[in-house]
Amino acid sequence: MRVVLVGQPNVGKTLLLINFAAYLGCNEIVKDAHPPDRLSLERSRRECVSYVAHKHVVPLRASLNPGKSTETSLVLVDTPGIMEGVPGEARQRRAMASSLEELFYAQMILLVIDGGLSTVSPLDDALMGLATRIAPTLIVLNKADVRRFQPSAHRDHFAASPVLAISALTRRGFRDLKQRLYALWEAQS
Ligand SMILES: Nc1nc2c(ncn2[C@@H]2O[C@H](COP(=O)(O)OP(=O)(O)O)[C@@H](O)[C@H]2O)c(=O)[nH]1
Ligand SMILES: [Mg+2]
Repeated sequence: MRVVLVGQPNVGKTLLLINFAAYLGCNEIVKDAHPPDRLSLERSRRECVSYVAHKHVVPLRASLNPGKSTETSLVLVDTPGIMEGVPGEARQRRAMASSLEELFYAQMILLVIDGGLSTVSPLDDALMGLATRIAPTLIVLNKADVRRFQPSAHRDHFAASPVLAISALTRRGFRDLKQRLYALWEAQS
């Protein structure tokens, strides 16, 4: 099953992919370059997590049970991120296009949002509308470790959907995320 992480740049998608994959027992991240590059968790944290939006422009993957069929393996797919408007740089436009393309092949979607934002952004609202038409979607409010974290606006706005408070940095909420992911996976198979 392909679980695709989408959201705006800098919300913590890449750190979540790496640390959650590690939590699930995966010890290698694949960078979907040509040819694909296999990175240790440490190297992928060092090279791919960044405050610079779209620094990392190729998708990353983490596969649990690699070698098994797609029905019995879980593949977490990171995306570079989606921004408001059309970015000026060609490389950023390609990054946005690849993020949208990955979304269309998702069997489950994690919409990652910076939980420090006190209002719901129109872009996240639009992404949620799109995601739920494609696959079951969980909203992941990340950065629950920061003092400005406030989940209420998102919880109220997305009342019909599960909204999980997590921290990709401290791994808070990973057990809940795993349980919900596996429950959805079982429901699909
Ligand atoms: N405090 C805190 N910082 C985080 C968390 N997740 C990501 N970050 C930081 O946010 C920045 C962007 O993270 P990144 O994973 O590259 O975001 P992406 O652009 O959505 O992939 C980096 O500096 C991360 O260290 C979190 O849960 N808590
Ligand atoms: Mg990233």
